[in-house]
Amino acid sequence: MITNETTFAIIKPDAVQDNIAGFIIYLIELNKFKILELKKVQLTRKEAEEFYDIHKDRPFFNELVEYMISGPVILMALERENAINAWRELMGATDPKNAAMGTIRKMFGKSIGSNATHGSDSPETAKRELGIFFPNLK
Ligand code: IDP
Ligand code: MG
Repeated sequence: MITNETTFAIIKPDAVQDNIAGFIIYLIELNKFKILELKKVQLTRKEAEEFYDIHKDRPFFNELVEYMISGPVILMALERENAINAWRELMGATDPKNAAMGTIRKMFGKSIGSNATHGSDSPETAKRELGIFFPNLK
């Protein structure tokens, strides 16, 4: 039996600004994810800080928050078998320099900070992140 899983994804401000959101969504669909929810929003500083709370003591925290509020983002709930790992694989490594050929971050990431997309890294994280932005998801 196939057990579906739901993950949380963000198309980050650089990718939206560069007009590649549609292409990334196309890749998501090609890879058999079902888009359960999708919204384009401008994150507030408070939302970005809450979302990245786990990184609040890291040296790049302020840079990360500034980047995430620098323009609109596209938030999605994506369903698929093994969705969390499958989306992380399609995104590629955090630093585009280390990302595998054909991954989104290899193709579109500019730096370890401006790396085009976000994806939850575990079932617990997915639950938390989906709960923040899509509280009405089943
Ligand atoms: P992930 O997005 O691959 O899960 P994390 O380590 O959770 O990577 O970091 C969250 C985000 O913080 C990254 O996607 C990236 O935008 C940013 N980031 C991570 N490391 C650095 C860094 O060394 N400098 C600047 N930004 C960073
Ligand atoms: Mg992470």
